[in-house]
Formats: sequence, C-alpha cells, structure tokens
Amino acid sequence: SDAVTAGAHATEIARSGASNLRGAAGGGADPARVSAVVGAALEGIRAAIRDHKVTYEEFDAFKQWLIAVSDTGEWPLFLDVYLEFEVEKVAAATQQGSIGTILGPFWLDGQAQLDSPATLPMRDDEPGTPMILAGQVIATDGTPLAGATVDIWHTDADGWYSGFASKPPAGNLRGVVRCDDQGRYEIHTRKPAPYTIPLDGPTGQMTQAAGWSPWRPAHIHLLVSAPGHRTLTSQLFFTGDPYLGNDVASADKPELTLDPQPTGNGDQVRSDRDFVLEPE
Ligand code: MBD
Ligand code: FE
Repeated sequence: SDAVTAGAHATEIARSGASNLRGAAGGGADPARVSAVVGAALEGIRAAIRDHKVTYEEFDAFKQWLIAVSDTGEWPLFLDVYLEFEVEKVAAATQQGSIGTILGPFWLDGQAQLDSPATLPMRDDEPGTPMILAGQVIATDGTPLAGATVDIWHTDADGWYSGFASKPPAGNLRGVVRCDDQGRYEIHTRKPAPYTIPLDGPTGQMTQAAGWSPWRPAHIHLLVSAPGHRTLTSQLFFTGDPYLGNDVASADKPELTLDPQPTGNGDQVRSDRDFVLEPE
C-alpha cells in the first residue's frame, strides 16, 4: 500500500539520521533528565489508564497498534503529526527572526540545486495553478544574506509528495534554490493541495477511530539557510484553506499564511515572503 511504501522510506531516512538537523540525543544522557522526561511521559499514559479505566482488551489493542506502527514504518509520520509541534514550540522559544514550524517526515536530501530565479522540477503537464513564491533572506540586523538557500518541497495539486507516493516522479516539486547576491529568491512552482495522512495505515486508522480529521491544510515546506545563521524550518499555508486551524499536525500558524494574487499571466499567482535568520 502507499502507507507502507511511504512509511518504509520515511523510517529509512529517520534511521540514517539524514533528517535529524538538530543532532541526536544518543547515549550518555543525564539520568536525572531521562528519569524526568521518560517518567513524565509514562505517567501521562498511566493516568490515561487509571482515569479512563482501560481494559485488557484495550491494552492488547494498544500493543497491536504499536506493532503495526513499526511494521508499516509509520513512526516518523505518527511522531511528526502528533508530537513534533510541541518540540518545535520549545525550540522556537529561543529562536529570533522569522517564525517557523515543524519539519515533518517528507524532507529529502540531495534534491536539484537551482539558481534563482528557478523553476522546480515538474512534469510537462504538471497539474495545478502556476505560482511564484519570491522574497529576500535577511539577517536579524537587516543585512541581506548572499549565499542563502531556500530548500523547498511540497505536494502536487493532487496532494502527493514525490519520493513517498507512486505517482509523482522522483524529485518532482522539490529543489534547493540559491539566492542572488542580495539574498533574493524567486521560485516558480504549482500551488499544492490539502493533504490527508495515509488512511490505510495505523496513524490514519487511529485518527479516524477517534473521529479526528486526517487533513493538513495545503502547505509549502521550506528550510531557509545561510552561512553563519540558524536554519529556519518553516511552512507556508494559504488564506481560505478549509483546513486552516484544524491541521492534524497542529503546525499551521496565522503568521505563515499566504494570499497569492493574480499576476495577469494566465492563471498564474504570486506571493512575496521575506525570511529573517538569526546569527549563530
Ligand atoms: C505532512 O505533509 C507533513 O508536512 C507533516 C508535518 C506530517 C504529515 C504529513
Ligand atoms: Fe507536508
């Protein structure tokens, strides 16, 4: 199934550490911290069992569900949908500059390197509204950041990510765009579509069993980097999206909403967005 294929790939990437941009905790952690954090997490689950009088049937179903998350490779999906936004809030508390949000499970290394103005790799008949995203990368003191890059990835107009679904070809609608000597970038792409997490895997099945929406509003993922500056992990959303404020991954923020306007060139639209990076 698509859930198993996407999950296996996301697990492989997470295991390799390629998507771990912030460094792993690893061994040698302070026992007091392990005890505090792991203890609090376990106590949260114990409290749920006590408060809701969880039965053996439910405990067994929980075990089977956890095993299914492993079997389908959905740990990255589950963790990024249901927990990453809290980790991001902790990290954001010490970050200056533009507001960001979560990375999610679908970033890929080694995508097309493009110079601005750039058109993302796409099919000849790529569906969706042509869209330009443009702006400037500056430092918190206002200095334009020559050498900045904008790593961008998003779904196609049908809601599929290349590399994780069978339909889009490898590298589709992904790229690392090098800004000009004033930190300016201009990216030509297609407007993405709202996204539903896979419904045939355990994360989606749990979501639907609880009666929660499995949808994410349409979004564009970005990693904005410049030498000597803290990388900004962000996403951009769209005004009027029916899933804004009801994101299954709790990652949408009002500050991250675009309102693309017609350029007059066919049905093309454009949004401008600057990014402010904090010196390291
Ligand atoms: C996504 O596309 C995504 O961005 C996140 C964070 C989780 C699941 C799917
Ligand atoms: Fe996404």
